[in-house]
Amino acid sequence: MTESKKPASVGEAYLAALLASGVKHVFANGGTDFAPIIEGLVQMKGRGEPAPNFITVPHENVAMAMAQGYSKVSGEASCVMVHVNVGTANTICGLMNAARDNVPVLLAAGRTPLTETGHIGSRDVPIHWAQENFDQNGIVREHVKWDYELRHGQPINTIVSRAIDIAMSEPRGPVYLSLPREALGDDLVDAGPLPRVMPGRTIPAAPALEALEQAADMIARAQMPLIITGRSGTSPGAFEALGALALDHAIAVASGPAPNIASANPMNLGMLSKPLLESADLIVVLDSPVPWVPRNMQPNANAKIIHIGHDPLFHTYPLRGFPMDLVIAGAPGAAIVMLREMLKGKLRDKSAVVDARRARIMEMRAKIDEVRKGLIEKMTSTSPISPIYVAHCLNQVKNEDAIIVEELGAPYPFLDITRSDSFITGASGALGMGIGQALGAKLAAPHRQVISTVGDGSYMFGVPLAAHYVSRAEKLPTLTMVFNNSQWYAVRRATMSMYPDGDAAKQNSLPVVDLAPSPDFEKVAESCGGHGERVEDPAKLIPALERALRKLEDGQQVLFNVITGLRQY
Ligand SMILES: Cc1ncc(C[n+]2csc(CCOP(=O)(O)OP(=O)(O)O)c2C)c(N)n1
Ligand SMILES: [Mg+2]
Repeated sequence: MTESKKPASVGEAYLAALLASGVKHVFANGGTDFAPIIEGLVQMKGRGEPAPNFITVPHENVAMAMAQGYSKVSGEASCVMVHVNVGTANTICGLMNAARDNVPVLLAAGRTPLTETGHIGSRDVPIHWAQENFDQNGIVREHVKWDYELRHGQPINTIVSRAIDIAMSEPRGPVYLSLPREALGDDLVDAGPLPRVMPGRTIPAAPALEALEQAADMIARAQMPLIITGRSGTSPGAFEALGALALDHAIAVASGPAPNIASANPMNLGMLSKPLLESADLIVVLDSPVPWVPRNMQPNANAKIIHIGHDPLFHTYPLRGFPMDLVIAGAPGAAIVMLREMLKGKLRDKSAVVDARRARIMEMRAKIDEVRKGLIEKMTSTSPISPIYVAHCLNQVKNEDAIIVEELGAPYPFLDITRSDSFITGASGALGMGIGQALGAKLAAPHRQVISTVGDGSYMFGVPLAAHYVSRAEKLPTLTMVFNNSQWYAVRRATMSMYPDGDAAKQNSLPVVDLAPSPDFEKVAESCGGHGERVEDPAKLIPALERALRKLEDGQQVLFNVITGLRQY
């Protein structure tokens, strides 16, 4: 008599569906709801069946950060799985960031058992009553593109692949799937058809040709067009394409929180400044939710303004008002390539205008370089160490393709960046993502140097012990540079900006700003097998960095507690 194969549980089928949908790793933080997942993983391993690699991450904030670093570098969707409503609660800062940064994360969470008796998954400990929400998905609904709860008998393949397809379609973003314990523990009825592999998944909509012709005409008529970028660099191919467009047609480019064009490109004028914004008679806002802060600077009243992006109105932002003369929905990468071609014809007879403009932009760039050089020279021997000088030293020692993660750390205008995934930041406001993103980036690119540069406050928000634990357990050696100014300088700066003549502006020590006595941060990494150093002397920074990079090659994580001065950027 042949023994019939034990039917796989829905939990096992869910694991197989993740793998078939392209999910190689799951950043996981478990609880009682994980019983069918753990049983499934062990059974699948026993049968020699492939399953996703579950990485144990002892805090959900780190799991969400790792997922984002992984997706930003690999370009693929990532998956986090957490414990019911409470694990979900701990992911929310990460979820808010993923939503604003358009990162495709499938966040899955168990649900407390929904039955008191009658199922192997029914409630068996008191917290199963305590952990029930009337609407668990409602906790996160404002911050995800789609949410769903698995019910008995449903086709898990269809649900998982739908979740990931929606996360990956532009504008990308997180999705949420809740998985009640009984549903996961059920015998599988029908998983539905296995997801088909679709390279690129949903191909984003291209901008309408007539609209781009109109935009190209407006650019060709302008004396001083300016492209203001937000996160267009994350659109495949857009980073390089923007460099080529700007060079061909002599168009100045300013960037927002992250660079979207190579540092060395002569048309790259760095972060937007008031005089640059005012000098433009035509502005292209390229996938930027906040091209400028109106309270600080305004474009010339006669300047024409074009907005291009997957969702150029940023409908998930409640309040947003910027002048618009032409708004084009569509992939920024495609728009850049098409505009470059269109402008070749439209500017053919205007070479004198283009040449004059090129000279003007290069003059502006030369002035910016001069100011930067002066600042670096001035900061070379200042103590406490200047963040600008740290960036300058990183340029001397890092590989060209190193990944720098920034969270109130190294200012990108002082870093040499040649590709879009070499600089990772978060534009979205919830601190605590830096060190975890570095781990996710390292998982996606094991052969690249990964260096996170984070404020002392940001480091502490990042649940550092959990991050250093994962670094050792998963063999993901990164260099963490804590920019330690012993305070939340951003909070001081906000107080000075709102009350420049107030009493607080006259004080050295402020409530809800100071972080003294500062911890010995280097010892936190040491507790997880890492190498830690306190760096105070600017002259010792480069040798220390060289030492650190050698240790990373040997597989050891490193933390530098860098005693820094205040950020100028
Ligand atoms: C989760 C979260 N809590 C609080 C804040 C408010 N906040 C913004 S910047 C900042 C201080 C950051 O300090 P640090 O990383 O040391 O950088 P510094 O400003 O000192 O350069 C704080 C508390 C936030 N953005 N996110
Ligand atoms: Mg600080």
